[in-house]
Formats: sequence, C-alpha cells, structure tokens
Amino acid sequence: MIRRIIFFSLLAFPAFAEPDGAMIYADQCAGCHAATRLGGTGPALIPESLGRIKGDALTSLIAKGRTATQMPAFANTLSPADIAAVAGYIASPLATPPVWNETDIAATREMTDYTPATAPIFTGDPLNITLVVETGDHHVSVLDGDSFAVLDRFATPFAVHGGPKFTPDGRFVFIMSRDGWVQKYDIWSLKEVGRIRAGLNSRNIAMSADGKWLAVANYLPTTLTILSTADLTVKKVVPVMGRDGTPSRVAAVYQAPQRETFVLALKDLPEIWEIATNEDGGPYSEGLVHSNENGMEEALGVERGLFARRRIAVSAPLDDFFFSPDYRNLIGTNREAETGVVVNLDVGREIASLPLPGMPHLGSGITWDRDGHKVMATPHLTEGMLSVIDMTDWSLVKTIPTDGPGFFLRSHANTPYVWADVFTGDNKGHIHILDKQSLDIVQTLIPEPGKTVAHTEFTRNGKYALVSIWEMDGAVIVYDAATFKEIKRLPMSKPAGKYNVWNKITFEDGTSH
Ligand code: DHE
Repeated sequence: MIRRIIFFSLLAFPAFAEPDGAMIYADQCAGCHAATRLGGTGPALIPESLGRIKGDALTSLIAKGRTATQMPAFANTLSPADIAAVAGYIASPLATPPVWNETDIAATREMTDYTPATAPIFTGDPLNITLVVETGDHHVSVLDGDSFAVLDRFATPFAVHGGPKFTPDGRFVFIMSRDGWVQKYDIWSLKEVGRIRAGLNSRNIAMSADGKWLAVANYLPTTLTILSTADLTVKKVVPVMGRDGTPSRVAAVYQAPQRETFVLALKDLPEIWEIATNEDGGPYSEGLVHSNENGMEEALGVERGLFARRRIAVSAPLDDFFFSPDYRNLIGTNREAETGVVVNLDVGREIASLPLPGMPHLGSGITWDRDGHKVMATPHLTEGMLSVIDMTDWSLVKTIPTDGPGFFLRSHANTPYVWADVFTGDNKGHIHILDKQSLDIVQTLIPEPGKTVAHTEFTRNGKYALVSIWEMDGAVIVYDAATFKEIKRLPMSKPAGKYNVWNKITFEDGTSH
C-alpha cells in the first residue's frame, strides 16, 4: 500500500522527474564549452570528441574535474543523477550535423603581434631542436638537442594529437589538436605566431613539399581544410565525398614529397585521394588510369591545377597508411582487417596484399636497409609483436614477439637499433631494443616499473635517444643510444611524442612520417 502511494506521488509531482541533462548543460557547462557543444575555452563535448571517454569514465571526469585544466569538479554542485543526466546529454549525437565552413574557420583566426627574430634567439643548433608534446597540461617544451636545456615551454590548444609538422627550412612548426585547432609557432623567435580552428574534430595535418600549404584532415565536418602556412588563412575547404555524394571522414592526410601531393586515407569510402600541391596539378593528375570492378583499366576524369584531385579506387576503406620512402607505394589497412594491401600510386591500384593481424599501427612504421633490401617494421595495437616486411617483394620477413602491444617505433640512420615500446598490458613500460640486421631483441629497458614508458626520438646525430615516461608526473629520459645508459631525466607533464627538427624535415628513415 505504502509503495503504491509513493508511486502515485512520483507521477503527481514532476519535481521527482528525471534531471534534464540539456538544462544542466546550459546552466553549468555552456559557458566554457559553448551552447552548441562545439567547444569554447573548453573542448567540444560531442561523441566524436569524447572518443573513449564514456560511461563511468565520463561521469567520473565530470564529478572529479580534470587536473591541470580549467575543468572543475562538479561532485559538490551536482547530484550523481544530475551528473549522469548531463553525461548522457553530451554523449548523445548533435541533432543536426554542425556546419563549419570557410567563413566559420576564418572567424576563429587569431594572430599574435610578435616581432619575428631575424636569427635564432638562442645559441644552439636550430635544426637540432626537439619539441616535446606534454599532454598532461597541454604544453610543448622546446629542447636544445645538445644541452637538453628547455628553451621555451608554451601552451597548446587542448589535446594535441599526431606529429607537429615543420616548414622545410625547420623554422616554423604547426601543431594540431583533436578539436581542430592549428597553432603556428616560430622556433627562431620562440613565440606563437597564431592559431585557427580548421575543423571541429580533426585527425592530423600535413605540409606540402614546398612548405606553402597545410592540410588538415577532419572527421567533423567531412572535409579537408587547406591553410596557407604563411598566415594561416583558409585557402580551400574540400568536401570529401564519393561520386554518389556519400560523405567520408578523413582518417589522415600525408605529404608525398616527391609526388608534390597530399595523400588522403578515407574512413568511409573505398578510395584513396591524391591532391596536387603544385601549380600545374602535378604529373600524377594527368592521364591516370585505374582498375574498374571488371579489372578493366579506365581513364580517370582529369582535374588540373593546384589542389587537383585524383581518386584511386580500392577494395575496402583504408584508414592507416605506410609509405615506401619513394612514395610510389603505400601499405594500407583498416582497423578491423587482418590484412594489409599494397597500393601503387603511379598506376593507381592494389598490387599485393600481406597478412597483418592484430591491428598494425602503420602510422608508426619505420624503414631501414637490411641485406640490400629496404624493410619496414610496424607495431600492433592489440598483439605483442612487431611485423617486419620486405619492401621489395612485400613478403613478411619476421614476426617478432614482444612483451605486449606497442604503439611507436623509432630508429636513426646512425644507430644499428630500433627502439620499440610496450604501450598496454601487464608489461607496459618495457622498451625493447632491436638489432636492425639480426632482428633480435638485444636489450629490454624498464626505466620505471608499472609506469607507461613510450615513444622514442633521436637527436639529429642519432647519438641520444629520448624516451617519455608517459605519466602526469612523468619525464623525458635521455639515453646514450649506443650504451643504453641514462644520461639525464627532465621532469615533464605526461610527455607524449617528441620531434627532432632535422629528423623530421629530412624524412629520416627511422622516423614515422
Ligand atoms: Fe595517434 C600519430 C591515428 C590513438 C598518440 N595517430 C598518429 C597518426 C595517426 C594516428 C593517423 C599519424 C598522424 C601524423 O603524425 O601526421 N591515433 C590514431 C588512431 O586512429 C588512434 C588509434 C585512435 C584515435 O583515437 O585517434 C590513435 N594516438 C592515439 C592515442 O591514444 C595516443 C597514444 C595518445 C593521444 O595523444 O591521443 C596517440 N598518435 C599519437 C602520437 C602520434 C600519433 C604521439 C605521433 C607519432 C609520431 O611519432 O609521429
């Protein structure tokens, strides 16, 4: 009887109704994250941007806040039911896909009024600078590659992802956040030049071979934004869709320097796009052929001029690429597949396939010379192994068991070793050192047992290897790359990727591009 009274009371009094997530959002969150949920001073709060932060992780983040950011803890302001309601609201898709066109992008452009230096304002080698992305508190540290002194430490947009891209002379660098902000920084002057929001949910960036254009791969909206590197103005927004109008997210964009093109991995279309970055549309946009479904070669509709686009048909969408050093071939996979395909970009079709189970992370692949052959190696995100592939005949040379799934590989022309991390599982924090010729693991470093240790970068001369202790109270460890002895430890806030200017602008074999 009592239970029935309570039940009727609940129906009669809406005060007991479920909390309204949208109202709580408007009241508590919109000030920083915008009424549109597309981000303001705080990041966008939409499923595309939240990524793996869902369920309990999301409610806990709202309740406890996020250290080293402006995000406060709401546990004392909102009840658990309120927090669950607002979490449900921000985890739900937007009712209509947001518009983010050239005008919207241009309106976000902010340039600083700094005076560019006429020469580096520091005494070290400007081409031996290494940038350390500190994801703990969203900063980048600028390291002198000889003394390992921190020359500057600047704030980045929230949640930087992927490798920063340097101009060919190594003077300027561009950094992208998952929320689509692109920041330009002047290494000689140690000053930010400006920033612009090129997309709402972005994947990575690529610079054209001549250093004039920066392409931004977007998931949301489904576009490629092309910026002028000189002043960050928008040059073009390319809608990405199939011939029938089906939109596709852009999984990644890469620079193919010898081809003078951008190459796009598309998440939702069985096509690879190549976009010319020279004025005449490049040798690769004219007279191209590809195989149609009957295996027949057919002429492609030819576009000409700067940003001319070429579509290359593939059997299934490919979202992760690795390129041969001459950029004539790429290996592509998608996250679900157990095989990789080799696509020859000159003829514009698949020419081979390879077994690659366990989610290879081709974006982290590197190459080196072995027995007169160019080989490439890739870690796997879900299996403890490295695959080594012969790039002359695309055969699998060896599968090397590791202590757990890894994320990044690095080497350098001046070292006989490859450094491979174990990123997840019980042995996360192990760093394997692999002999490039015997393919044997010659040493395993465990610098901080139980802590994540990942991502190696070498100095310009390959003498030192820098490794991240990927924790909030983390550090960059400088190792002697020949003896594996620790030389120095620099405290950092969750340091992630590290990028040496010289290794990046010369497309060093041992670095992922
Ligand atoms: Fe990355 C590079 C894709 C998750 C840290 N990551 C890249 C690149 C791609 C990619 C395509 C190459 C871009 C470039 O440098 O131009 N990453 C993906 C994914 O699809 C994946 C698995 C899922 C996702 O959420 O996007 C993914 N990546 C992560 C992480 O969880 C990492 C470890 C932490 C983070 O910051 O999100 C991470 N990715 C990195 C880093 C690089 C990177 C540090 C640059 C590596 C380099 O040395 O160049």
